[in-house]
Amino acid sequence: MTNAAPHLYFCSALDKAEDWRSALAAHLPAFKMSVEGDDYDPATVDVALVWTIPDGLLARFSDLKAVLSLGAGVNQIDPSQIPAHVPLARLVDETLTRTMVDYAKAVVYRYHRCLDQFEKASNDARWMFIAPKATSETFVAILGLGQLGRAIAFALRDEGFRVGGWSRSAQPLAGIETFAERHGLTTLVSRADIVINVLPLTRHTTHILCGELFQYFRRGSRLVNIGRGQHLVEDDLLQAISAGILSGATLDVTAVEPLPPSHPFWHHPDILVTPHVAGLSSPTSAAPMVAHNIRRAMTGQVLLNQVDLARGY
Ligand code: NDP
Ligand code: OXD
Repeated sequence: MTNAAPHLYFCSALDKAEDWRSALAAHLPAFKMSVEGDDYDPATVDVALVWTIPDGLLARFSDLKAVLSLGAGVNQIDPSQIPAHVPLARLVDETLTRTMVDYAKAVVYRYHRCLDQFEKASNDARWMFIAPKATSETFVAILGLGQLGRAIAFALRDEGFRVGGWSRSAQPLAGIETFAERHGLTTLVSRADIVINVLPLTRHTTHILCGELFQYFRRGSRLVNIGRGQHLVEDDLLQAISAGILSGATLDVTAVEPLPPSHPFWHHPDILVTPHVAGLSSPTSAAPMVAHNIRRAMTGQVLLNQVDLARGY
């Protein structure tokens, strides 16, 4: 137990230390934050706030009490860099959840109201009538029913879409058909018009979106990947679209980011790429939970949203 002001080490190429410093100041009466290049004593660092962990960084922090991820996903963090006794927590943030839900709704409506087809027709100056359908005529499958998948599933359910979801432990969710295990996955995708992947990247989910699974997809369905690029076997997607199994895909994440200009996804008429923007967290809205975890780390309590490193999420 300690009453000393916590010493945080901040490390991210994507997030601004100053934004986090001011957001946390509203919730922690006193703390010190160091970044690369500062003059500080590594033995006094209590908590690391990171997107990724540079090789060997944490080994210098002899009194480290917790690692807090700046991402909801933690696959970018190499667990072998974290000392065995130090817990890792991931980010849960209402702004991140809201932006993921907004993105999923926008993409689902784009397909549901055939805007992708109207965009093509419009480019060719072609008047093409397709009658609107009711939301209840479109079935959306969500792979991953965690913090984000559940919020997306409920939002789409509330819009009247038929929604099914797949997770490790098919928990009952009001108004959502839930599935587990491999046969649950193949059954679910075989019913869906739109499949949204929001799984964490683990050794069990890497390359889960592959030709073998696409065989079960409903003919003409669409894939939306907002999980991680490594969930998808990219060549298998191109083949599944050529074969007419899938009629399109929206990819917010790709195996290599930024996606190189020469990549075939950019110019594919049935693929929309967005630059990993589906969900964005905000230091202001995430700071209360992060500050709470810093206090918990300082008093030796179990962290909120603690990652099970053996499970990988
Ligand atoms: P959670 O940890 O809250 O949820 C993970 C879900 O995936 C759980 O439902 C879990 O099942 C399920 N799951 C995990 N492994 C398996 C498996 N092998 N088989 C079936 N189901 C599995 O994660 P979040 O919802 O917070 O985030 C999900 C992912 O979204 C992140 O890991 C990240 O990759 C991605 N993300 C992308 C962003 C973007 O901008 N594109 C932004 C933020 C996150 P169970 O419930 O049974 O444990
Ligand atoms: C995350 C992300 O995992 O932005 O938070 O991808």
